[in-house]
Amino acid sequence: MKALIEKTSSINAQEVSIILLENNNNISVRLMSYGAAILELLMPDRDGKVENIVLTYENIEEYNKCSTYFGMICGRTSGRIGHGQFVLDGRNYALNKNEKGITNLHGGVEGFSFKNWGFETFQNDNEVGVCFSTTSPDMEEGYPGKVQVEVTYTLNNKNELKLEYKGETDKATLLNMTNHSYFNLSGNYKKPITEEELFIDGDRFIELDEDMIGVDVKGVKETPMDFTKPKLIGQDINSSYLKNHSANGYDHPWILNNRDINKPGIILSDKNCGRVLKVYTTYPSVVVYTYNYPKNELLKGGVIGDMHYAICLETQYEPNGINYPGLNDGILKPGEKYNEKTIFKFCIE
Ligand code: G6D
Repeated sequence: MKALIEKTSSINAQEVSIILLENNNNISVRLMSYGAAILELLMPDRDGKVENIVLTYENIEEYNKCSTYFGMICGRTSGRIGHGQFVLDGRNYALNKNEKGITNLHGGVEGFSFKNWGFETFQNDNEVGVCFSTTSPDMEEGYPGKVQVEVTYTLNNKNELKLEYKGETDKATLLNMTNHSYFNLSGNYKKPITEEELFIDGDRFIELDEDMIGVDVKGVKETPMDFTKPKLIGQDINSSYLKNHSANGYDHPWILNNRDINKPGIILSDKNCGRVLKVYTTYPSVVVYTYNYPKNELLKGGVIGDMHYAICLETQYEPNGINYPGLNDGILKPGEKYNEKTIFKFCIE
């Protein structure tokens, strides 16, 4: 077991730290203080070959205000807030509309992804980890309240990477954090994720409008959104429904059937190499995004990112819930403790 500050680098003239976590089973995670991000995630396949299973930029400066959010923590709110506005305690709030001047995406220009977080590492016989922390001042990006947040990554010898999200505020506000890693279990993004199988324990999804804002909760049954039985991601990814509703692939929230941290809500598997990722979460929903809008990102190893070469499994409260009665609204009040967990468990079959 090891937790060490491997090196420092520079992003946007800020010194950022890269921390390496290793367990006893050849699984290691590189984390970065900029965006409290997962930089690399290395795990063996069934033949013992250790490869990276997330998209990683070749050059660290690419992470500066990147539009992909590779591996980063999103917040204050993840996903899109419709029209960049919401009403809270009878008051209208207008957020910074950082996407086409229409919506607030992933917390805006100064969202959590683009902060250089403080951190402390920890280690004991059974686990190693890093606790990242940062503060967002009152009215930053238009959100009320001074918010203090922590995201703790813990790697253990059960091959679990646990993420624990904590937060407090001095005024009622919105908070909905997630991790925006792009997974590809083939290893070093050799193959598209269309050849991988996905299971989502969710009978309902949220349909999107032309601005990618969730507008309607629908059942998955007999639609391309049904992953209640493991299905190849490529089976329906080019269906007319998806083409008509979200351009090039999946980019939707699913409402999970349970919030039981002991039962996997999502399972991604690559039968070719034997890698399996099981996701457990206390969050009520997951946004699944299949890297539909690549922009020639230069990935580690000199590979150019290509469409459907990764899948994001962003566990969170339903995006835009504040504007959709009946969904989790993501409101955090003074005195309340924001506390949600997600576990990525790495298996070989
Ligand atoms: C695109 O629509 C997608 C989002 O879901 C994703 O989070 C972002 O790219 C990185 O805007």
